Amino acid sequence: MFGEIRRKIKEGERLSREEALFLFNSDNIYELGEMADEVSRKFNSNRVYFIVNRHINPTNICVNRCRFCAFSRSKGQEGAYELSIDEIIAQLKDAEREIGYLSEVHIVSGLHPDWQFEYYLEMLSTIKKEFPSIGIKAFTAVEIDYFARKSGLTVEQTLIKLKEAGLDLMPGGGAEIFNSHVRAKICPEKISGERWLEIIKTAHELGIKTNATMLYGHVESYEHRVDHLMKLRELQDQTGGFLAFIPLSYQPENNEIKVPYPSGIDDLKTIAVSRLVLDNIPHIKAYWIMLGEKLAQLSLLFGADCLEGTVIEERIAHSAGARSKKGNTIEELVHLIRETGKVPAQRDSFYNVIKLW
Ligand code: V47
Repeated sequence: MFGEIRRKIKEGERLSREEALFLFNSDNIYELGEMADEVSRKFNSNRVYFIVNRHINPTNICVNRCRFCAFSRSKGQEGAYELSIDEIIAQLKDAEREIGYLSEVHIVSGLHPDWQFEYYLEMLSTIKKEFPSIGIKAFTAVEIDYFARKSGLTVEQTLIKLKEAGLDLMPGGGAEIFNSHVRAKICPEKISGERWLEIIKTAHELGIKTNATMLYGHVESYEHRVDHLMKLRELQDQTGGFLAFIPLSYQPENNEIKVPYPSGIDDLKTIAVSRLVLDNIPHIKAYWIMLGEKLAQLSLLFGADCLEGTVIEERIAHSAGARSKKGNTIEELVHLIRETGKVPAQRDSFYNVIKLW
């Protein structure tokens, strides 16, 4: 089947479900990487993107208990925290002072039992007022669903209010694996895969770009991964609203799903197959926080074209045993990219190039 897949990739034809599955089951990692790199170059030439950003997690207090999550806490539990808007602004000012400027803030939070929707709106509008040129990438589809249920608004009304308050785009978290049997095992209280897709579709229809993720390496099978990719490809055909796809490599510490870390081969394979299957999503992100810096660098030769960014302070993956640093400097990201022979492209939230290094 490899010969036929190679022909299809050369001629820009779409891979089938069976072909995607065949690639996941293949051990021919070099050929897989070579094909994925060819596709990556078609989309992005020899560029690899990164952004100067800061991740902020306003609270870890969450009403859900996802079994893979080591970040969430109950109210009053040891380690539970809540950031005020002033504290968030102070963190952004510190980052700006340290680096000189910031291009984006990435905000993902727990589902707090008491915070009102207005708090999130004020958070966004205050950030926009203080930092008018920073892109705000905030709130997963899971949080949007929660805001809508708490406020009694429709998803559309919720998103419109967030957009008016300063939301520029949305991160891709909460997708996990769409299959309902897998979800029942790993995140029984979380919204369904269908609901995730429906909320993202609404966002796209309102002109809000989003990312998409897939959490892999826990209890799912290759079939589940392929189905997940197919659903994203289908939605992207309809809306064109996805900017980047980010495979999230499972981190197995301090949580309830006890399996080994995904292997380096599995990480590279997942990046490469994603690049080959998602022929309509322009960017594949190698999230160095979960892959580790060195494997993330290698994955740039296996189909990935983006290294996320400086991040500064990552909490979700590090609660679960991520072995990477919590943040990185521009110089280090540039170094990692240059050593692959590709060109470091510093970008804004929408992949416009700010500077080629
Ligand atoms: O939704 C939680 C995942 C996500 C673990 O869109 C875990 O640019 C691995 O979505 N092991 C949040 N993953 C992070 C996220 C993200 C990160 C970077 C960039 C973007 C983007 C989005 O983290 C959650 C969940 O799927 N997660 N626990 C864990 N133990």
